[in-house]
Amino acid sequence: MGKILSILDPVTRVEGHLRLRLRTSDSRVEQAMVQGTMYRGFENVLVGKHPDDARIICQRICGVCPSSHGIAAADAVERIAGATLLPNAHILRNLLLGSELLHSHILHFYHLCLPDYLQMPEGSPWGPSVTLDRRLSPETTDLLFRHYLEAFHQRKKAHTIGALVGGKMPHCSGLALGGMGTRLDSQAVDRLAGLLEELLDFAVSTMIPDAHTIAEAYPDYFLIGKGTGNFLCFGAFPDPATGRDLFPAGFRPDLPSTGSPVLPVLLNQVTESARYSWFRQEGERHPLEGETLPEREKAGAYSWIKAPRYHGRVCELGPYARLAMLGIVEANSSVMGRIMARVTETALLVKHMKRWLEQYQPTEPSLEAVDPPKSGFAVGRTEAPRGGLAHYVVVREGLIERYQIVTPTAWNCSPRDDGSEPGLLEGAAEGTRLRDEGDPIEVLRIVHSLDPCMACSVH
Ligand code: NFE
Ligand code: MG
Repeated sequence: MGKILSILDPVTRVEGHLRLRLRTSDSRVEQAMVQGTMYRGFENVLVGKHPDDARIICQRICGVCPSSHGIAAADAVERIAGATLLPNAHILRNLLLGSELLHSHILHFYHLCLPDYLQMPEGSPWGPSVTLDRRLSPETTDLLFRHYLEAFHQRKKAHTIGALVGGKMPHCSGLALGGMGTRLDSQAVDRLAGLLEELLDFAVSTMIPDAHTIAEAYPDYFLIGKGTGNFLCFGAFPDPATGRDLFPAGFRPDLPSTGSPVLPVLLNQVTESARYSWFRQEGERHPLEGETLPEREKAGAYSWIKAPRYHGRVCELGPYARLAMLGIVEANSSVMGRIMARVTETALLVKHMKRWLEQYQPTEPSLEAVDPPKSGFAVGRTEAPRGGLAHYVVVREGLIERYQIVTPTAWNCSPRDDGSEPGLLEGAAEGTRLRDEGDPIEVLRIVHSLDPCMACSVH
C-alpha cells in the first residue's frame, strides 16, 4: 500500500490551534508532525515591563491555567527578591492552584476526552460523533452521558473555589508579590469545605469509576501511545509548615526500568531547540539566554512551539509524571495510563486541599509585601494541570529584561529538536497501528490523552 498524508486541522477538543500531519503506510503511522499554528508573543510583551506586572500579564496566557502562570510569575520575582511566604499564603496558593487542576481535570476527562469513546447525541453541539471503535453498551453510554452533563456543575464548583480564594476566576486578582491579597472569613471557609466535600465525592464515586469503565472496555490502550519513559516534574503544593512539595520536583528517566530513581531536577539544565520552529535561533539555548524572534518563512520549520529538552532528553510532563515521582506509577505511560493518572490525581488532590483548608488561620495574615527587585534573575516554577511550568526571568534596572516561558504542552507537543528527535506526542503517535488510515481515531485518542493546551504552548 502506498503512503498517505493526512492533515487534521484543527484537531478539536483541545485548547488552542493544533494541526497534525500524519504520513501513514501499511496501516501504521510512519511520521507524525505536531504543529502549533498560532503566534502570540507574550515573552516579548513582557520585556520592559515592571516585574510586578508579570503575575497579571502572564495569567492572560490561558483561560484554563491562568493561576499556574500567575503563580510561576510571582514565584520568579519573589525568588529574585529573596522573599519567603507565610503559611496562610502557601495555603491560599495551594487552594487556588488546586482548584485549577480540579477544574481542568474534570473538563478534560468528561468534555475533551470522553467523546473519543462515547456515542454522543446527534446534532449540535455534540455531533458528528466518533463512529469508529465504539465499544460501550447503550446503558453505559446513557450513564456516562448523564455524568458528562453533571460534570459541568462540578467544574463550576472548582471555579467557585478559585474565585473565593483568588478574588475572581479566571485571571484572579488576589495573587500578590509576597503572598495573597485575599483573606477567607469563616463563612468562606465553610463554603469551601462544602465544595471540596462535594468534589471529593464526585471524584471518588463518579469520575474514577467512569475512568475504570473506559479502561475495562479499552484495555489495549494501555499499550498504545507510549511516551519515552522519561518523566519530569518541577514540584508544587508546598506543605504550609514544612515547605515540602506534595508533588516533588524530580527527573525519572527510563521507566519502567527496575529501580529507576527519582533524580533531582535542575531547571538550569533545560534547553530549548528551535531548528523546526518558526524562530530565528542558532543551536540550543538555555531559557535564561533565550530569545523570541519570530520568522514565519523559515525553511524546514513547522511549528510555533519550541522544543524543550532535559539533558537532551524528550520528557513527558503532567499527572502521569507527578504520580511517577510519588512511585504511584512505575510503568511507561500510555493513553489509558494518562487518563487513569489524571482521575487518580483529582481525588488525591481534593483530599489534600481539605487538609490545607483545615490549617488556614483566619486571624493570621496571608501577605507580607515584597519590594519588587531592581536586578537579578530566577526561575519561577509550579505544576500546572498539564505538568511542570517554568518562567525564566531576568530583571535589570527595575524592569524585565528577558522573560522566557516553558510550558508543559511545549514539552509534550514539541516539534523535532536539533537532533531531529521527534517530540513526545510525535513519538507516541509514530508506529501506531490504525484500523482505518482515513479515520485515525487511535491518534486522536493519543493526542487527547496528553490534554494539549496549544494556547499555552505557543504563548
Ligand atoms: Ni493553557 Fe497550561 C496547563 C500551562 S499547558 S493550560 O496546564 O502552562 O502548557
Ligand atoms: Mg517560551
